[in-house]
Amino acid sequence: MNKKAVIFDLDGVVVNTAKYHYLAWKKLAAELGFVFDESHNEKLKGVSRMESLRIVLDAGEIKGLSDEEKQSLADRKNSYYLDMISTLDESEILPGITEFICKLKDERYKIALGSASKSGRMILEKVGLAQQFDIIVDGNRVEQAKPNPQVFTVGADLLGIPYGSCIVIEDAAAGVEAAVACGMKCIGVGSADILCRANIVVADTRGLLGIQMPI
Ligand code: B16
Ligand code: MG
Repeated sequence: MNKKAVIFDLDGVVVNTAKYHYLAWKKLAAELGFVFDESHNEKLKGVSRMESLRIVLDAGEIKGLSDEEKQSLADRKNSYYLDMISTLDESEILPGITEFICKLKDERYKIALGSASKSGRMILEKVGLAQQFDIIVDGNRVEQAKPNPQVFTVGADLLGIPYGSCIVIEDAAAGVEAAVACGMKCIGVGSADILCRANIVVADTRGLLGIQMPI
């Protein structure tokens, strides 16, 4: 049988760390003197830490910072985020994900992580899922952020599986774009309007258990 893989995004698919990213950015924004609300939050999903900072600074109309100042703000946000996720455990795994991974393993899919987050491996370890993954590609292993497909192609290359035999599970428009760009199939989790380029869209992670896999 030909090898095939399912590549999971992390934030919004395996665990709901998006709320902690949001709260950490909101805290930073408050210190900078503006309110960062949920209307901007969708844009942060799946994009890198520095691109997220650019979006947040844009929302606050803050301009003219040096690279050092930007790095220091990104580091500050990350320290808030790490504090917030310090007590993360298996109760934060999104509904149906543990069962879905078991089902995929029974069906002989390889399991990979393809996350923009530099904390990706640490989060999988905290929630007790790291051992289930054949390969973990997180923000420490890639230079190009989604919608560039590098975070998915590196995993497929390491597994030796052609891109056309990989299915990406994503909650962010940037991640769906990345999957489509490298010829992988994509299952979106969330709004069909936002994730319209995915092959299949389910409203939430529970829905993954009922779908017919595209390969
Ligand atoms: P970090 P994913 C992404 O995770 C988040 O959705 C995004 O909001 C965050 O900015 C990015 O990781 C980088 O995270 O600051 O921890 O390196 O959806 O690709 O799993
Ligand atoms: Mg995500």
